[in-house]
Amino acid sequence: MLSLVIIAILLTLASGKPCDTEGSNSELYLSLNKNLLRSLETQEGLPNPSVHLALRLSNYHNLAKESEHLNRLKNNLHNDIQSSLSNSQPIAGLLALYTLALKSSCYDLNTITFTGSEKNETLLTHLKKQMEDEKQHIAFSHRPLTNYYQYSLGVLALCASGIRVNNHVSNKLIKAVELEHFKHGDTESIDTHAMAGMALQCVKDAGSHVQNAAELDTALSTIKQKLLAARRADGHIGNEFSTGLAVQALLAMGSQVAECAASMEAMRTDARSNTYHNPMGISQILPALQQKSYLAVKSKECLNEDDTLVLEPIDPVVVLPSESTVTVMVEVVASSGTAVVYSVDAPKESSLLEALELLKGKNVGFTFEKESSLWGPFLSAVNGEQARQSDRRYWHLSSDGTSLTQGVKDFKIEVAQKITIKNTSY
Ligand code: B12
Repeated sequence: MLSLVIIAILLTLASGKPCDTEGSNSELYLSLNKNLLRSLETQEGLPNPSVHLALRLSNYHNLAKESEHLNRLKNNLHNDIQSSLSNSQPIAGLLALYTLALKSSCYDLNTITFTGSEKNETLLTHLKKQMEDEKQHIAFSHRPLTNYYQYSLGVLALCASGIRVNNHVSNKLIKAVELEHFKHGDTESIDTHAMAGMALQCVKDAGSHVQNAAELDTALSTIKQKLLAARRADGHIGNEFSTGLAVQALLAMGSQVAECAASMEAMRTDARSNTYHNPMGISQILPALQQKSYLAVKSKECLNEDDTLVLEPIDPVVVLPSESTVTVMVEVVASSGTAVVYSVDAPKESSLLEALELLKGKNVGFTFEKESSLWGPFLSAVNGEQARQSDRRYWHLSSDGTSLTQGVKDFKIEVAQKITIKNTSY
């Protein structure tokens, strides 16, 4: 009898543990979910397949808004992908995210086609072809045309759609794990390890990778070790923005929810302090907080779904530019190594992008260009010099010597500092 009482007490305690999805945390998850839904209306540019995927994997839905967004993906994103394909651009990652988004809405993938060089071919055929091109490129130059994050997304999307992934394609990913090729700039990429973990776990579950089963298992355990070793004292795995994908991967690879409790708590603390204001950030953490991974797409049935998510109108908040300004030194280090330093006074709390725009307006010789991406504006050219993916170069951002963990639009200027923008190879 006593043991029954003890078990009952333990169960009650366990249901209140930090990994619990319901209860005290459900308010927070609902508000993240609503912010994601709201972003569909406010986001400029193309509809975001990663946001769609997270909305579809959530426990709560607004089916009308989700289906409206699905239509926008099938029109606007579809047209954008068609033009990239016509220009022979490597877009494995975007094709994969589009596939996962459609699959998460239980949409018949065989009805989605793009015009290739001669004929119409399905989305999955195009993705398979892009993965073959990526694989060839790895064979010749030891790196994908895009990056290993997108290569992993491609493997995951094919596998989650029930397509048998060519052994040679998955072997290249297994080899890259072994050779420690997953980098973000010059540091180890936790995001890429996480995405590769989900992709390879899907391949393992499909049971098709029989020839190199042992290598596949070794790669999976190496990834798991990397993710666990990247856990910080505050619970993050890598940084605030890789923790969601890392938790998703650990869950997909069979970790118990309790093992991720500290990381989940770290993300909840971040979410409460508004770290995830970029919809991309929310889209990668929400599935993890709801104890799911992108692998769930594979078995998604879209039956009897909740339809209770409603958006209350919110009073528009007018943010007036701060009266006080801070001095920002902007150092530009060109590929030749030449450095130029500028100075600009920017309103406190303005974004780095706003500060750079002010600096450009001063006509002191500083110019810049940006490209849009799912994460927002990516700095692509400074003072007339491009830093391109095709040349394996990018403009690296740092503040007083510390690498920024956000881009120009999200990073806020709070104190006087020196921003360094350096043309870097990777
Ligand atoms: C690969 C990668 C890079 C590569 C991209 C080129 C390549 N090899 O393909 C390189 C090394 C250049 C890079 C640079 C940076 N990155 Co990066 N990157 C990634 C990664 C691992 C995958 C992106 C991807 O391919 N997505 C799939 C495709 C389909 O989506 P996409 O939007 O079309 O992809 C493009 C953009 O994401 C863009 N991009 C890459 N990084 C960043 C960062 C920002 C802020 C923006 C706006 C765009 C952008 O490049 C992609 C390829 O063209 C993500 C991880 C993640 N969780 O998403 C981090 C990630 C997006 N990067 C991040 C950061 C912080 C940066 C830098 C700001 C680092 C720095 N201190 O300089 C710079 C960008 C500076 C600039 N010039 O504006 C953060 C963003 C977090 C946030 N809240 O904004 C992430 C989430 C990693 C992390 N966990 O910290 N990155």
